[in-house]
Amino acid sequence: MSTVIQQAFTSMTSNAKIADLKRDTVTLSPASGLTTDHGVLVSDTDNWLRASDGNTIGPALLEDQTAREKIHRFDHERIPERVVHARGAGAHGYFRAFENSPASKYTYAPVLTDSSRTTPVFVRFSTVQGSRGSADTVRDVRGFAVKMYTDEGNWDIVGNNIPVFFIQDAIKFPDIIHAVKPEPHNEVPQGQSAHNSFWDFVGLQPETAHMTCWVMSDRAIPRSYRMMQGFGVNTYTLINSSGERFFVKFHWQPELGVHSLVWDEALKIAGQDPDFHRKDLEEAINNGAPPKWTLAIQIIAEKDEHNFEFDILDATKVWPIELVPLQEVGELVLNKTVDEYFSETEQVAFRTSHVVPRIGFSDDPLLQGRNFSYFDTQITRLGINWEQPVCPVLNFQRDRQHQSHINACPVNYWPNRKGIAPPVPVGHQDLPQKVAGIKQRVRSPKFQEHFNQAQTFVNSLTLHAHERAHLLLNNIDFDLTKEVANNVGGLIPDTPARPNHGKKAAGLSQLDFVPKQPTIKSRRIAILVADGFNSSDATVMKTVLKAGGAVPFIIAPRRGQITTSSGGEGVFADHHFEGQRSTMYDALYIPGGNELFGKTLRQNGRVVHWIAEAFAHCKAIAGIGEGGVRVFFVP
Ligand code: HDE
Repeated sequence: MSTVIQQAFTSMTSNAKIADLKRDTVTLSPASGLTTDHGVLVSDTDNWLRASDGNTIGPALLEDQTAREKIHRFDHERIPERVVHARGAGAHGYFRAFENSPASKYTYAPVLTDSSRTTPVFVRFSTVQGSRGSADTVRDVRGFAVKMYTDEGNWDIVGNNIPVFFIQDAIKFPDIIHAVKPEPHNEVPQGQSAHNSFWDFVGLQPETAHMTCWVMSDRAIPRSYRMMQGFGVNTYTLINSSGERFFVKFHWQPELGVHSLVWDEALKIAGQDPDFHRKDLEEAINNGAPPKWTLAIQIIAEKDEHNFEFDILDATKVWPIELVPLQEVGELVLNKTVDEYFSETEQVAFRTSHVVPRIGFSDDPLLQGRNFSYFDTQITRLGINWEQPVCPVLNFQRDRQHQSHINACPVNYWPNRKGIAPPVPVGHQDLPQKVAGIKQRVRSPKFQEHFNQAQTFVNSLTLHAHERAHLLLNNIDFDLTKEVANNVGGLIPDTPARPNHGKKAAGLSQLDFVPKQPTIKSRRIAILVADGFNSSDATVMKTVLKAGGAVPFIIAPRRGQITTSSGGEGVFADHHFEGQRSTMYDALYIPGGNELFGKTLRQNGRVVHWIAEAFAHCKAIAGIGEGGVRVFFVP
């Protein structure tokens, strides 16, 4: 990068959190010598100290502090992976409220209302089931965890790309996760959510019906993290300056619309490029196409809590947008990739209990359990002393390992005669609420209804998704049940377990979320060339694609210089045919060329397969003259 571009890029992507991280970022000059952890220069990192008389070489000596340190640091490099959402990718960015954000009616949390503020953000996307080394494109829910470094403290919206959850009560979380994770006897399958123990569990636990339909739909195989919605799922609360409380749900709407892979692509990419989504995020940001989302809220006034046929605190239900419209309050932009995966993306930790003043919790039993679980699991994974808000932190929590802050303060208790750190009335607090009841393990009556919204979801899909739990399915849709039972060789029922109410709703099909303006921005386009290609056909197309914000790649029978039909130097191929697959691209273009060019392509099995496969995956394919696709298949 030129210095000017580098400077422009740095100023564009800098924010209070990046500046904070910069203080801890070590950039070594390549010439500085290797040192031990205690800072002593190392003269040899390749040969362990040995006892040798010049002819024979004896044992390795324990004395070699450099060698021992190198090995012992390596031996302890790993930390436990997350018990769920182990595989992820993250990026930095910012959030800004829109001018006249409608949120100001419901809260006076400045992060949502003050459009002059830029709040630094870190987002981590993840899969749920697989371990850290699993593939990106597996059928699974995707995590969408957002950390906002607000001036009032860190606020985390720890969400998913699906608006509902499998279970209603946090006490069932270990069961659903054990059922979906690899099976205990053989640790199979990796990264896949649809397998025997999963079907066993969801078949027996009807509250999972709604989310299971979502997971078996295209939502579970997104084209990109950048093309997914995000949902806070749980019901939170907001408090406004008149002391009124509102229930709220958070939604992230992607600028690029919601798009998915087709199942065949997802399967193939899992082997061909297991890091597909991780690389896609990095590539888009580095190519100047920072992904963007609009934050929208749904609001229900406290007095209306019981006016719905479902319980608004039930995380297995959506709030239909016809009943509770989306209100757009601000924009999230991710514009900086991480400098070190482990330090930033692996060590970041989110908690639903991280809220800031004027944003609070509800009695949603899933949320209440989550508020306990995140900190608890992070003690195992990270220990403590790692939270790093950009606003000042002042309290009397002390000690334990890895304390890097020096608290130059003579007291560590409250009250103290020096008046240090008194609790302040403007600090975080909820409105007073009456809480009374009989201690018992119960769920509200509306929590007992599990199929209405699952039916609406299935009815609202344009295409039937495949492979659903037919046990449950017969409570949702009879025709679909028969189709699935037939395909998987199961029992075909004679009658529906309950009639389909036939209702559809907006905002459930992902086709409801196409970009406001059709765009090829950040799409990967393969341009297939070989010696003898027509240079202007290729370069004109490449220029036009780049101007539209797409990312074109030249692919050829070898990586290197490819000559043109007029014998000119032509282009430098980014990739070799064999190193790539059509699945890794959104569209395909073949320029014209001379006879040699046409022959090279037609006789190359990989190229013929590329075109057939891209066609089968419904991708845009264009060709000119010898590159005309017809030439490949019509004798
Ligand atoms: Fe989580 N979840 N979860 N979850 N979750 C974790 O916390 C948990 C739930 C979600 O990128 C864990 O730090 C319980 C819903 C994301 O670091 C753990 C329940 C939603 C991430 C945990 C739920 C999520 C996690 C594991 C049921 C969507 C990854 C590691 C009551 C709204 C965050 C960690 C990251 C991670 C518990 C349900 C999203 C074990 C008990 C619903 C995106 O604490």
